[in-house]
Formats: sequence, C-alpha cells, structure tokens
Amino acid sequence: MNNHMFDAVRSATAARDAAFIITADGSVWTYGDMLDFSGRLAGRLLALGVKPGDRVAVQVEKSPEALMLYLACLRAGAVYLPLNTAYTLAELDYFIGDAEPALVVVPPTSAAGVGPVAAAHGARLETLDNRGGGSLLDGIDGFSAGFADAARGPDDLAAILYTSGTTGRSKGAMLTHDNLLSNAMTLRDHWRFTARDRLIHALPIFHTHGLFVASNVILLAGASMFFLPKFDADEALRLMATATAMMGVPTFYVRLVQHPGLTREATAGMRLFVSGSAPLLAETHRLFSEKTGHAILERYGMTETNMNTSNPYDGERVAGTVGFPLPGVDLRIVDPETGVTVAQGETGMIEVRGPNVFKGYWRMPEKTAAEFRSDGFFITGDLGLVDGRGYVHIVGRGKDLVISGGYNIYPKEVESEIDQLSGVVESAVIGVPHPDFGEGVTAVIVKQPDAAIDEAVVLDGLKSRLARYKQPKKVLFVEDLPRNTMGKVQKNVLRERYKNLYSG
Ligand code: MLC
Ligand code: AMP
Repeated sequence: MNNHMFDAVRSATAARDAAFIITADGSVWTYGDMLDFSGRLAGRLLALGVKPGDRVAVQVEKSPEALMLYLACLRAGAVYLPLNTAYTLAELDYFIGDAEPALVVVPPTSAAGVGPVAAAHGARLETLDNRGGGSLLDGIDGFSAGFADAARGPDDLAAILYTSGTTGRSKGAMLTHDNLLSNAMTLRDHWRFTARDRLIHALPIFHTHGLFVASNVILLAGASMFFLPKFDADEALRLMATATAMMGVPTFYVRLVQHPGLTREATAGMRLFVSGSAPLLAETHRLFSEKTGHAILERYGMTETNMNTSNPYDGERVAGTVGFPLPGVDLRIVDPETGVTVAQGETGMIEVRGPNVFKGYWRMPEKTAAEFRSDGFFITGDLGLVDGRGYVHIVGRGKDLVISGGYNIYPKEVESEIDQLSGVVESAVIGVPHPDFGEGVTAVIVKQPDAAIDEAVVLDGLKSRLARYKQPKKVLFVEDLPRNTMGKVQKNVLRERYKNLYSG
C-alpha cells in the first residue's frame, strides 16, 4: 500500500525548482524544499516516537514550517490536529484530553503554560515558532530528506478538526486521506487551477478553508502561493499585481470593497476570487463586481464535509447562492422532522453524501449516528432550497450558531461560561448583523437585582475561558428574556430587537 494523499502530492509536483510558497519577506520555498523538509520532519516525528495513527496536536502561528508539519504528519501516517491560535489554555486542555495526542506542538512562548497540560494527558511537548525556530526542528538537518512514507489507504485518518457543538463539548471531525484528496482534486479541476496559478493565501491554516481548500488545491496543481500571516487589504491589493487567485471569507471582500485601491486595473491579472465559510452579502458581490468586473465565486462547505457546492467557473455566478453540488456530491433538501425530500423550491434541511463527507466524530459513535441518515446522507444543520435552475440557496441555520468573520461560535458554549459568573441569573447569546464580521456575538443577560455586574466585568470573566473571537462584542442587560409558551428563549425576538446594534 502507498500513502494515498502524499502520493498524489508527489505526482502533482512537476518540477523541484518550481516555487511553492512565497513568504511575506519574499523568501521562496520550492517544491523540492517542500519534499525535502517535510521528509526530514517526518523522520523527526518518528524519532520523537510518533507512530502511524497517533494524533499530533498543533497550535502554532502560520509559517511554511507549520504547513510542513501538516505534510510530515501525512507522510508519517500520523493524524494532524490543528488548533486555532486564539484558543485559551482552558479550551486546549479539553482538546488534548479528548484527542490524547502523542505530541503537542506550540510556540516556545506558550511552552510554560501548555507543558503541564500536555504532561497531565501523557503527551510529549515540542515547540515551533514562526521564524523556523523551536525544539521540534532540533537536529532537523540530520534526518534524511528521502523519508519512506508510511503506508496509508484512502480510509485512514489524515486529520481531526474540532468543531464546536450545539450541545455539550466540541466534537473532533475525523477526516480521511480520501476525504481530503478527492475534494481537493475536484476543486482543482472545477476552479481550473494549474501550475501557472499564484494564490493569495491570507487565511489561517488551522481550519478547513486555509488548510485543505487553499493549500491542498495549490499542492495538487503544482501551483504557488503568497503565504501571508493574516489578511491585510493593502497587502492583498499589492500582491494582486502578480497573483492570479484569492480565497477568502466574506470579511476579506467587505474590507476590499471599502478600499479605494480596489479597481479594474488593480485586479486585471486576477482570474478568480473565491468566497466561503459564511454567507457573502449580495451587496458585497455587487459592489465587488461593479468595481472590478469580477464576479466572486461563492462556494459552500463545512469542516465535516469539506466543500459541497460551488458556483460555476463558466456560467453565471449568482449572488446570494452557493451554486451547484460539486461533481460526486449528492445533495438533497428534506423535511428536518421526517427526513422526506421536499418539493423543488421549498426550504428544508440540506443533507449531503459523497467521498468528501467525514468518517464520524472522534470517539462519539452516538453523536455520529445521530447526524447521519441510514442511507449515508449527513445532516448539515443548514437550511436551504434548490431553485428552478438548480442553484442551492442557504436560507438559514437549523443549528444555533453564530459565524463571525468566518469563525463559528456556538452560543451554548458562551452562555454556559456567562451563566457561571457571579451575579448572572441567565443569558442568551445571539448573532446580529455586523458590518465587518457579518455577525457580531452579542450577549443578553438577566442579572440578580443587586449584583454589581456590568459589561466590563462579564468580558473580564470570559477572558481566560474563551477565545477572543467567541467573546461578545457587546453585552446587554435586560429584566427578562422573551420566551414562548414552552418556556424556550425566543432568540429570533432578540435578534430582531437588536438588529441595528452594530450599524448605528
Ligand atoms: C479577530 N477578531 C475577531 C475575529 N477575528 N472577532 C470576531 N470574529 C473574528 N473572526 C478579534 C480580534 O481578536 C480583535 O480583538 C478584534 O476582533 C479586531 O481584530 P481585527 O484586527 O479586525 O481582526 P483581523 O485580525 O483582521 O481578523 C479578522 C479576519 C480573521 C476576518 C481577517 O478573523 C480571519 O482570517 N478569519 C478567517 C476565519 C477562517 O479561516 N474561517 C474558515 C473556517 S473553515 P481585540 O480584542 O484585539 O480588539 C469553514 C468551512 C468552510 O468554515 O466552508 O470554509
Ligand atoms: P465550520 O463548522 O467552521 O466548518 O462551518 C461550516 C458552516 O459554515 C456551514 O455549516 C454553514 O453554516 C457555513 N457556511 C460555509 N460556507 C457558507 C456559505 N458560502 N454561505 C453560507 N454559509 C456558509
């Protein structure tokens, strides 16, 4: 048996001296560098005791070396487990305890904090910074560049990505070699990526979008990418002079359309702009097209399923829709209660099936079973419809979820932290329209009559418990929460009441 994913990367690697990564300071990593460095690092992982099937948990800043660590895990047969750099120690403790990784990699500056957490769960700790330093790379040159890749079949695990849950704790989505490979090949072909492409890569590499959609597509096309630490509209516009494509969350495009430098001339050499991870406002699509002549291509996916649908490359890219199911993906709209397919044009639950769909949640067979139908369709939790021309529209969410700047926040998690603060009776966390992030996390709290608690006290109490992007942008106090006759909090009433909170 061969290494399912990395063999494909090797075959796509046309020339050793072709550029793969260009960093912000202009250094170039060629495909040869990628093969050699990931091979040496895979050897280092083995020497550190990492065996096929072991999890390697990684919470580091974006850098070419960090991407090499992902590739080294694939080659060593390990399961790559990337973690958002915004997660606090409290959040990390849960992930490490749940995934039981053999190795945890963090920046040197986090080692003192994370060390005891890793040790408590029996994991080894190594460090990696974003300038090519850290204990993980100690003696790296002594390892052979010609690493013999571990045998991994299509169904073997390549990665676990944690997604928060509507109830209870986060779930680890298990993604196989073929989930990643099949989807990246499909996207490469669908979006016409070739070795001539140069992508502006300004996304983080700890989630599906930046890691799998962007990086895997580039690798499998033998193309190159400008690898930026974060999104900056000035920098993105500057790079458009020599780039051909960009992938981003809607906030990238919201910021670009406000930039005076976004013109037809500035984007003349670009052939493709892709948006996803959250809904792109039709207004942003329209403004972008007015200023540049480019129609943003919106697609729809999720951690558990990789990409499901995409607007066409040729043909009309319809604003406010996520296009058609990708080749190989079955998509249907069903009545959420009965599971029966609804009539064309009607709204229901979006369900998908295909080689892109994950294997299940790590050590949670019941949760896995609950989210799949018996015929293999995965219940996405997104509500949508298919119009007369076959375009899929996402019209809402059946799950209580806020998406802010492309990051998912589950209100339940934030509410349970708020409810533990002294002086709080109860809380409701909602997402309301936000001009930059799409939705702004907003907390509505009922406090005890005499409690000395205000917005600052709440935010301070959440600081060490929740990643910054999950923390409310505003905290409001009310006498009581609106409830229906069943006693359930009516979040739709709150969303309506506060819909202009961030626009005034
Ligand atoms: C940063 N902040 C956020 C935030 N990002 N708050 C809410 N939501 C976010 N997404 C905080 C910062 O910590 C800071 O806090 C303040 O908000 C302002 O920060 P900023 O400088 O304006 O933010 P910036 O660093 O520019 O980041 C914004 C962003 C970034 C949108 C560029 O969040 C980003 O790159 N998002 C991409 C997320 C992503 O990759 N999603 C894909 C998931 S995969 P303070 O306290 O310092 O003021 C997936 C599947 C699929 O969904 O289909 O793709
Ligand atoms: P994640 O769990 O971070 O992978 O987020 C996946 C969720 O993001 C999906 O279930 C959708 O709710 C949402 N999403 C992704 N792409 C789009 C899109 N183009 N339009 C609307 N929602 C999207």
